[in-house]
Amino acid sequence: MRLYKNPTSPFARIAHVALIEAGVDNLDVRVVDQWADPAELLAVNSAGRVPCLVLDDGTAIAECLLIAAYTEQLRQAGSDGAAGWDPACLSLTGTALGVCDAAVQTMIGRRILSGGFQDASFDGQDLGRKRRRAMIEGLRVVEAALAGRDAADLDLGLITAIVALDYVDMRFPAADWIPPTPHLRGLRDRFADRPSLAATRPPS
Ligand SMILES: N[C@@H](CCC(=O)N[C@@H](CS)C(=O)NCC(=O)O)C(=O)O
Repeated sequence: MRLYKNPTSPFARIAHVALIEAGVDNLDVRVVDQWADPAELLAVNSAGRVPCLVLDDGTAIAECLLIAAYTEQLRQAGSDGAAGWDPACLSLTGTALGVCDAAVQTMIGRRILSGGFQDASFDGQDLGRKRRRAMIEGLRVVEAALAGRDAADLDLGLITAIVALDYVDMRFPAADWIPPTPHLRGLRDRFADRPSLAATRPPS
């Protein structure tokens, strides 16, 4: 397994400590500068953030608590990872969380800069552009992961993906940069009447 990290990041440290505690040996630790957007990091995490854990089969899991959940299961299963979280579900969840976070941070950036949400000058700044790219690429990765999953269960990955799409649609209505996500939109429609999603849907 390979862990992308930066030594100052508390999130990356949580993931790294969890991996050590789980007894993962021969971990390939790659120190990267997440602010320089290295291609090898963007290739595994569309949000361009550390930490990101890449499993031996290439499945990439972002978000320290998802990595910690995965490693906890490794620890409990004596390293065969048999039970518990499906790595593909964790991977989808992490990518979709990256979309949520990039969208939320865009709104926070606007608010810091102008005191409100309407002035979008933040979006044109370096960090704003990185957040926009994270939303676009993250939605593309989510869409690719969901392609062919027509009979999907509403697992944590799909919940997070639907929540991310709803949030992007709410905050950036009809934005022309939002990539096409027919599978995700179809699954969102399919689960539209699910009480959990219906009761918590944001205002349109
Ligand atoms: N929610 C993420 C946060 C990860 C995060 O914000 N990492 C920082 C380093 S401390 C990063 O990569 N920042 C680059 C960026 O935000 O673009 C997690 O729990 O892993």
